[in-house]
Amino acid sequence: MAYAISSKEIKRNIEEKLNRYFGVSFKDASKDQLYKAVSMTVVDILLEEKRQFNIKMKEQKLKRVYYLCMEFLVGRSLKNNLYNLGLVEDYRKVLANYDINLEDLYEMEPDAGLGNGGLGRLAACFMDSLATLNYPAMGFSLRYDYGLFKQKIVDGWQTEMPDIWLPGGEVWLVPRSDRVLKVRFGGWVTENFEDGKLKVEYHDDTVVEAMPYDFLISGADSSTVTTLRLWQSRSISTFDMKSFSQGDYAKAMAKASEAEVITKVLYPSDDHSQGKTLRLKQQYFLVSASIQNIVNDHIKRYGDIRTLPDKAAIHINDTHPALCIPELMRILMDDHGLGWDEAWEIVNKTVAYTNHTVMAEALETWHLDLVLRTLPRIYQILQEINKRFMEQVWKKYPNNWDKAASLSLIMDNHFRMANLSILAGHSVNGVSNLHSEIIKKDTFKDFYEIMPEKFTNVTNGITHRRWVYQSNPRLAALLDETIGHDWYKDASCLKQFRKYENDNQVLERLLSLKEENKVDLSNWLKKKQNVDIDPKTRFDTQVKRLHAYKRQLLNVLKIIELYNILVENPNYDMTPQTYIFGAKAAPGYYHAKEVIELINYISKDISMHPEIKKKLNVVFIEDYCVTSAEKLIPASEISEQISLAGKEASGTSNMKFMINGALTFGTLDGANVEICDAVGRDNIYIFGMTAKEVNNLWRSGYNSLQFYNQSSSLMKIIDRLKKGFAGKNFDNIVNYLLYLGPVADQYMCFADFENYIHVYHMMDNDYRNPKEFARKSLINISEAGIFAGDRSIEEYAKNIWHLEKIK
Ligand code: 26Q
Repeated sequence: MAYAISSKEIKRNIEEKLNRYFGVSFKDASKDQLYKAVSMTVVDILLEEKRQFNIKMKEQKLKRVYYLCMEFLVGRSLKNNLYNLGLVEDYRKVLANYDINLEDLYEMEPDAGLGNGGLGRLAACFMDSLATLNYPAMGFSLRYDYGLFKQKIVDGWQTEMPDIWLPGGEVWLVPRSDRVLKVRFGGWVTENFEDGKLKVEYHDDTVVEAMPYDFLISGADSSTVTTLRLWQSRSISTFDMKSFSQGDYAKAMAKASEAEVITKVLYPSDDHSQGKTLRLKQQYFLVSASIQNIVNDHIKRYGDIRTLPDKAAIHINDTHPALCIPELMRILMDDHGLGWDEAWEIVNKTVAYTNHTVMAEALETWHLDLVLRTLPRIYQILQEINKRFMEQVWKKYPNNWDKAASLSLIMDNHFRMANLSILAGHSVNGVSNLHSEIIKKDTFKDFYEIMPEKFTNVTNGITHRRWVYQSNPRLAALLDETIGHDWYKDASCLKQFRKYENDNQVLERLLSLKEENKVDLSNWLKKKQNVDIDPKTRFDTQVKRLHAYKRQLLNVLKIIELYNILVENPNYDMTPQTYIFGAKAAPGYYHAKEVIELINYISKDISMHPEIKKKLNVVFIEDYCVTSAEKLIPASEISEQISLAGKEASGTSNMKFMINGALTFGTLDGANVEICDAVGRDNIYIFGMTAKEVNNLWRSGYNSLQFYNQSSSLMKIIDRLKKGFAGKNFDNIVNYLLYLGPVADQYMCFADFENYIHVYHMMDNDYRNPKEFARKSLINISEAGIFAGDRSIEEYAKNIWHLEKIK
């Protein structure tokens, strides 16, 4: 059901914004002014819906989930909101009267890139589902001035530029100066008992103001609007007048800068926790402001803090917001006078945690000294939590130092945030079946042994409305024509599409719409990067953060193998194919940057050899982001999901590709396993070791040379890397693969190489029969319904948060 508004009103609203904010009329307005004015009218609609929603919430007094996450990778909002409000055509018509193309205005919007990758995009997809399904929810994060860096490739090398999203992005933020809060850092604390009550006093601490900005998120055809509240850090004493008068201008500004830097920029690394003070401050700033906000609202609505667990579920997305545990303890005890046990029970019933990684270097820890210096009261509480827990552990496992060491919240003078989150919350979930099993049996097996009831799985999901309906309108139209429109709100209806698996007409349509999407992508890439790709070639895509475990390098090895074959035999009968890469590397991750360089140099080399390029092309998409994903995924035919089994917690692009009809070429890792179960082995290309085989091989000792010495292909590939591409050799990568340098290839590319090539040839063979391939593609689309974010959210709501829908 569309939001009720007439064309006349839409027109008047836009005119009013243009006039008020820019002093121009429709005719004189620039595209940028139009984008902003149009967006402001949409925000007004959302505010009105929000007002109605608040009235309902007040009447119904329902439990609400608060989703805490350091990242929300929202992307663009204008198009999304117009779709969700059902107003695309109305706005299009109004603008067309002035010869303004709505699509052009979409392009004026910068991405809100407030996230690194999967975890941040998952949070954004979940907000869409929460609003669409009418669950009471609120998200909390930070209003970074700069989101994830912009990637520029200079002579093949990644360089990072600041992501300046706020001019243009700020139209979506509603400032809430009425809800400002204070967050304390540093100093020292004293504890005194006055009249038998604990009184905690702070000394020499620094107080920073948390200013909220609300990002309103519409649901599809629902009147629920979910608020994503983003905190900005501000100094209280903005200006040191005394220093200024004495001419020390830098000092006059110093305090203010120290506070403001907290939300200046998103940390661009998603591979390991580096223990930086500023990151700790960011995390505490988020949780302190958010928990105060939650508690204040609860007291205002219900008067009694003891009922918090009945009305609030606090979800921590990975351990990044885990400090909300000691922070809630602090507020319950110090501000509301509760005793330890009572406070602990409330925390336990309220908090739930999702784990997104099993890789040791990515599990967060914080040095005790750093926590003590930065957050002295939180430090005390964390020590007390651990002390009490260790007493229990010791009782259960007397003199068992191994158990104590593996369960303790403290290890090598560091707090372990995952241990804290598992212990304190009532639920721990992984993000795919395989990942959740690994957590129980391996990563956290000692916790699973003593508290098995906490462990569960919720496989990730994506908002199919954004990732198909909005970004692939041709496929959406075909689905509407064949199975009707119900799939839009209920993705399980996609199963009905399977009826058409032998319908030649539908298969033809699928093939032709894919081809049109490929043409669109080629044109877009030409315009954006001045790169030519041939839409008549097969589009084989790997887009994700660059990380060794995701094995972009394995894909590259395959490409070099094909290159070598073509050099040896230029007449080799090869399906013309284009390999598309998009990936950002953490700025300090040198090896990942070398892989990006290698891809770019192979691409350059191929451009110098037109005969090869006709059959084998490679492109690197600069600055991969949500908006480019929306163009790439609908045009792709093969989706590369080739991480070393056991390492990728879930993957979510695998789901986006699948639902857009691309076939997965992948290992049995993360959600690939469930994709495989859903479509059947004939409709997916699975290769490589299982997670179990990976463990066995690693334990028995992986020797890359063993694989190398038995494979003439690998030898030629290594020779080629030494010889180089476009005049540049890649000795570091050779050393990495062969374990001749300081770092071994822990992700064992060579071990899976032979099978990768074998399965590649099977896939290539199938591709030569377009009908058969289209049928497989149709089956993938039909079976993708279970990977809708709506399904994930229903599971969280029922099994973890215990929510009811708003009526
Ligand atoms: C930690 C400490 C300090 C600075 C940064 C970080 C940090 C930031 C982001 C650590 C990790 C991340 C992001 C992780 C991530 O995106 N994980 C992915 O989550 C997806 C959603 O569940 C999964 O599908 C992917 O498998 C997983 O890799």
